[in-house]
Amino acid sequence: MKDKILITGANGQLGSVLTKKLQDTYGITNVIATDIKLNANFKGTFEFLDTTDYNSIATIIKEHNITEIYHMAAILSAKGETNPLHTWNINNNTFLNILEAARLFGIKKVFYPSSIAVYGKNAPKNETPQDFFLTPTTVYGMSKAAGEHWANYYFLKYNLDVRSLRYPGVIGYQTSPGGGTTDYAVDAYHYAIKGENYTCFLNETSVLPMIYMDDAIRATLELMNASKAQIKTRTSYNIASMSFNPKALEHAICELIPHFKMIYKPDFRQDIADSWPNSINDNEARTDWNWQPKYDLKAMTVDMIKNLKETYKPENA
Ligand code: AKB
Repeated sequence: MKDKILITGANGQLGSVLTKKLQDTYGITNVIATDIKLNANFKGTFEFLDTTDYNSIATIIKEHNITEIYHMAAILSAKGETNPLHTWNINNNTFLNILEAARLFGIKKVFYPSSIAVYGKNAPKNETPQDFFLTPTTVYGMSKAAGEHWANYYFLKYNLDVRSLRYPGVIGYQTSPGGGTTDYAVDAYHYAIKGENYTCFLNETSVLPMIYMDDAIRATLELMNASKAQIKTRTSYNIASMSFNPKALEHAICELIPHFKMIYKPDFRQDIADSWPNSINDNEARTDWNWQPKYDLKAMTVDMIKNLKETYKPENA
């Protein structure tokens, strides 16, 4: 039987790029993209799906003979703080619905995105080990930490093949993020291309782990395509790529757009950034399924600017 993939949150920052990659890999008719809102430019099979409703998930799984699920729907760190209980409901209860449906319908594999937000201030700032204990202070981090444990529980108890990555801040030209603390890095490129300065909501010295979209998507598919025997971590794998602060990003952009400037006006998101690691250790991913990032800050900046120049060309804007 052919793999039939269900992706939730398919219109999100990562979800939309991942949907396209899954369509290219498995065939456009084998990917069922779902979200609570429609993207008018979407090509392929799309269904409205509110993942807080278990029965709607079950219906789609049955109708489309789904074999794998990527559960990308979530509320990110900064937006999550504006309504903590709602964030918990969206991030956790939807994942429990997915896990339960996956178990009952014999789904072969489930992907669950976690985040560097699972760590708290107690964790070592640099090269944070994967298995360091988790004391997140945002509701988003708390929900992702709990989700990781649920993933592990369903694996241990029901042998459900759930796999997960802790993404650093994801930076890409294809889509805009919404509601994250690492979003400044994506926004800065857009302002630079438009010839405008950017007011950054973090201070210039805030180092955070980041990853280019291409690497993030490749890591996701490499994890999902690894053999079951290779997957030794059933909570979530750290994946590291690059770490930088806003000042370093400003310098990297200035190499290509010399007049660009960032102004620093930290807001409530500074506290969130201060609670996260500067860099994380990803030895387990490198050892178990040969993870290797390809992009550093310079290579990412070259690619971002090349692609965003296309996006902002008058005929494409
Ligand atoms: C956020 O900033 O909330 C996300 C993340 C690091 O998970 N990009």
